[in-house]
Amino acid sequence: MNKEEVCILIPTLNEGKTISGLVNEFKTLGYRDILVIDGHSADDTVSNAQKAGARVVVQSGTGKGQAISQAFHIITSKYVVMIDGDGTYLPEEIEKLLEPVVSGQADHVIGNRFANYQKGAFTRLNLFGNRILNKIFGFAYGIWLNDILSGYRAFNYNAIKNIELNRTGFEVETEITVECVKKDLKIVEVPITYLARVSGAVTKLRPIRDGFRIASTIYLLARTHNPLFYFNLIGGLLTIVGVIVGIYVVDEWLQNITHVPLAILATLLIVTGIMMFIFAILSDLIVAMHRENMHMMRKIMKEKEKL
Ligand SMILES: Nc1nc2c(ncn2[C@@H]2O[C@H](COP(=O)(O)OP(=O)(O)OP(=O)(O)O)[C@@H](O)[C@H]2O)c(=O)[nH]1
Ligand SMILES: [Mg+2]
Repeated sequence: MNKEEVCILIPTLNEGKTISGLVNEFKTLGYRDILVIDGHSADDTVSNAQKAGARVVVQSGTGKGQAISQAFHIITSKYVVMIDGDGTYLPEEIEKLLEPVVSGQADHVIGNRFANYQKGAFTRLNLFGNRILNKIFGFAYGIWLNDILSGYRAFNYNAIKNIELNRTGFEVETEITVECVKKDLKIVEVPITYLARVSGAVTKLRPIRDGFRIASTIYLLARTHNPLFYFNLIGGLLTIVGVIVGIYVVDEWLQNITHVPLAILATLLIVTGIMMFIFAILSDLIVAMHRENMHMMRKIMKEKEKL
């Protein structure tokens, strides 16, 4: 692999303390194409990055997601390595991430932070939240990964041109992973080291709010990939609530107390729940057929490229 073919992509928002060191380390390792996409930092991130020799683009909107999406449109390199600008990942581990994409084993590589993390790198809440979100992802997409939210990742050109990003904030890592699953891109995880933030550098992540956003993104995006999961979950919830209300109504009725409105509510909940199960089966059929068509289309495109 030629290091000129690799673009290092660093999203930053107020990372003035760490950005120069990060850019310099990549330069020392021989990578010259370094793109910093900045989210209108109020500190000296932009000037520090420029002084260190990176190309800096200030994003047109806000949020890490919008920044990555904009960067994917600009980049034309054969390989891309994305890394957070907060100095929590090790530049010297870049080869581990690049190896599977360069060898053609993967279209997208995720650096798994749980393989080796420094004390204090994760708060207890973050550790717990990450574990739960990876499990929800597994249930929704049938692919069991360890670290879907990692900020150290590698891509080939095919991946960055096929991944379509619509979420603007910290849901971006989730959306990247979901897009790879949906577009049949091969994902490989490699173990990496995860360090604690340097003192004074503040996180932009709000664990509870962003955690819920990420969970809802995993769920909402599953509609067109795994409708059985999507609709059965709603159906299951409605049916359970309906049955609980129903049990109460019957119990009261046995004691000669009649609840007409509650009885209607219980029936409606159960009927709607059953309807959701039917939607699930129908949508699954549609998705399965769509997947077959897309599979065929990709095959034809590949054949066409060969000609
Ligand atoms: N361009 C851009 N970058 C952002 C934005 N928000 C965060 N970032 C950068 O994205 C990277 C990840 O953000 P962090 O705050 O470290 O979030 P995190 O790594 O998920 O969370 P921690 O575990 O707390 O570090 C950092 O380099 C941030 O500077 C944004 O709105 N725009
Ligand atoms: Mg971070």
